[in-house]
Amino acid sequence: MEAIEISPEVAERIRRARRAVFFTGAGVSRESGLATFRGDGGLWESRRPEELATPQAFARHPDTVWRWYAWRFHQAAAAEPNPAHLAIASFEGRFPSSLVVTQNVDGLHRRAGSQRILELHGTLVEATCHSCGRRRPMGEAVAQSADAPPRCPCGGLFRPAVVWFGEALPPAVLADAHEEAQRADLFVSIGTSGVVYPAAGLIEVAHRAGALLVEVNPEPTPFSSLAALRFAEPAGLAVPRLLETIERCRSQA
Ligand code: BV8
Ligand code: ZN
Repeated sequence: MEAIEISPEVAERIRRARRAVFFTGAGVSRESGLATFRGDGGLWESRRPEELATPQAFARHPDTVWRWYAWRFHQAAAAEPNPAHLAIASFEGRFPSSLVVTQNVDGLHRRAGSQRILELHGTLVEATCHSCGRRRPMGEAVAQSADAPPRCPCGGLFRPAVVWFGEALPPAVLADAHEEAQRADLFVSIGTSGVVYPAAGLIEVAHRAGALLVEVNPEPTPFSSLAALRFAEPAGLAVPRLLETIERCRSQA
């Protein structure tokens, strides 16, 4: 892998870094074969998020919403972590403090071996009762009923345990993510268009608190101008190279 050109001051900041946060969006799972939301071939290309990823949509046509998430569940279950997920997971054991803060619900970071993960938008791997909050594995719920949301013993409908538009992010998870963004000295934003809040606001929080911001995204985002280092490449290629560079900077006395 050819070395990446970085300035002496960036190399020095990387060498001294102790707390890394990997902030990821749908782009990190693109090379695992999962569609992103926006951009070519995105999930929102032929559908509108309001039609599928909101409580109103679920109330209006629960079967359509359920079937769409059952399809996404099978897609995610059939996908494999890619070199970006794997590099981030391997880094966790080698760096003083490293954390994944993901907007993704596909469960691939965990399957890649990452242990320290904050899932801001919940998870597709579990279903939860829309009325009482009871949880069960999504695979079991989909196996029980593929075309319509199964009923909970309380009478409510099961739904994917994700955060829909207009729903609050889990308060404790968001508070932890906010604190970690403030304490990070290395904040790596990977595969996110940076348009969904409050998640995207974490990039600004980290930058304002003084973190070195690195962005991995083939396309520019609203945060590209804040990045000290930008890889305009697919994550599967760029993330292993970035982590090699970080290791190299840290090994220099
Ligand atoms: C809330 C889970 C309040 C479900 C998701 C106006 C202004 C500001 C905010 C708002 C507003 N109007 C409404 C809001 C609020 C809204 C919001 O931000 N809307 C946006 C669209 C304007 N936010 C909310 O509603 C949030 N809740 O605010 O609640 C509240 C408070 C208290 C009490 C009650 C309510 C909830 C947001 C969470 C919604 N749920 N997902 C599901 O997955 O189905 S969001 C959805 O978008 C996904 O989670 C996804 O992760 C997230 C962000 O998308 P990205 O991950 O960035 O994916 P995207 O496709 O956009 O981009 C992919 C990127 O990858 C691209 O840049 C591409 O270039 C790049 N890429 C492609 N290939 C590769 C690659 N990169 C690297 N390698 C590659 N190979
Ligand atoms: Zn229930």
